[in-house]
Amino acid sequence: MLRVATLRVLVSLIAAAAMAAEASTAFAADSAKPNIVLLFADDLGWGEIGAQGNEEIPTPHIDSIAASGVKFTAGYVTCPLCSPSRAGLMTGRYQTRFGHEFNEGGARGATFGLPLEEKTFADRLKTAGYATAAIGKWHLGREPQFRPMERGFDEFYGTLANTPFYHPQLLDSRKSDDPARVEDDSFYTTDAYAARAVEWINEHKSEPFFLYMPFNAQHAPLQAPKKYLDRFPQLEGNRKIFAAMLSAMDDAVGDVLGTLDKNGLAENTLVVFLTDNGGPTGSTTSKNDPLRGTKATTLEGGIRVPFYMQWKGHLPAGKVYDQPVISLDILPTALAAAGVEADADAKLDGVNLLPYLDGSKEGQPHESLFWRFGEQWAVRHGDWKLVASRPDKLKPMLFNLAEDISEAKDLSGEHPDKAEELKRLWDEWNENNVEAKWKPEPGQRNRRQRNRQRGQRRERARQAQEAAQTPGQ
Ligand SMILES: [Ca+2]
Repeated sequence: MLRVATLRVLVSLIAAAAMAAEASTAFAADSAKPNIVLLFADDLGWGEIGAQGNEEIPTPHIDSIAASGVKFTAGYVTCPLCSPSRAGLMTGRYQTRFGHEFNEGGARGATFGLPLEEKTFADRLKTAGYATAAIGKWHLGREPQFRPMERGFDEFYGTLANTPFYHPQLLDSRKSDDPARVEDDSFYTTDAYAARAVEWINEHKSEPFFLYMPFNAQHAPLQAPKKYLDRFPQLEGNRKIFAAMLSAMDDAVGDVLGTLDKNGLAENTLVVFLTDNGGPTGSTTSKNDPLRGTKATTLEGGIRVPFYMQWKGHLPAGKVYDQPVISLDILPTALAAAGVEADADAKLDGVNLLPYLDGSKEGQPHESLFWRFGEQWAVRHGDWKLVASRPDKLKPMLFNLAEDISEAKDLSGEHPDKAEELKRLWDEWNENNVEAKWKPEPGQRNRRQRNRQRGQRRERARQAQEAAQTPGQ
């Protein structure tokens, strides 16, 4: 670890020198640089937020982002799975451009991780003088060279991969370069992440900052403290735990927004909320209604997500924006808000959304959006979508999403020319993709599913035992 630590000191020194060189010109503009807060849920279904129409689980704080800013009704992520979706978000580039097409699968050791030649969101904002922190689930590589502290973040507090909510292998970069198991029984990831985020914002309130907060909620295993479970006496089983987890995440979002308000930063902070992929309804109950498909499919239920953005005093409040946008757009939007120009060879696939949202630019940010996830793929062009997805045996199907958001009626027979046009667009886009750097092992999916189910059974038994033993916690 010593070598990594030494390297980090060197990198910090170089970055500090570069920033000092820029400071004479940039200092005057610093006060105008808004903070960026990126709240990223995990496996949260399209239909589970109050602002999406859910009346079963109150989410007043997440809803407030939509109410104080913009709600995107056609907001997408770049992949229906955790790690590739993060790779797109963190780089502003389709992850298939650089081979980050799958989760780690069979990749071991140094093979798996966001390719080092890619610059991250944090790299770019750090160079612009921002304080940077990642708090939550990383899932872009475990090996030292792939960890957040080497990818532009001053500080990391969270887990390197998927995690239980209790007793996680936590990495707190204030204490160590390596993760260690949390022994404290009362530690719950979502609450702990909220506490660290509040602390970190308070420490950095006088300088521009970038807070990236990738929650492990609502990913399995389903686990929640009694105080949140007690909010849902009318619910049972997995649904009750799911609701409690979401309520905890909403409280955490409320803590972050409240800290911005308390410090008078609300009008100087761009806040974005979205999730990394759609709900895996079968395993966690996370619903995507009325969308069809789930996590791990290129149907709308896998890739179209709740997506909100607020920047009080700069973006209109309560705006509903219907043109298709994608997680790739968040980085260019944040850079534009910060007055930072990406370098000429950045090859970002995203678009700065600000002029579309404040009304200064007409039209749509993207003519087409594309997905490639192994054998599954999709293209959206205007209201049309051509998709080949696993549950439909990879048969290309054509849908008009303006009339059929549930992808119920395949129009490829009626409109073969449209299907061909979209396939041509996808083929052109795909020419600039590369082969996946690692691939899932055959049979791994079934094994994972079995492990997950076993874990859920064990967790339910533990929860039941805990609830019986600790009344009135
Ligand atoms: Ca996920």
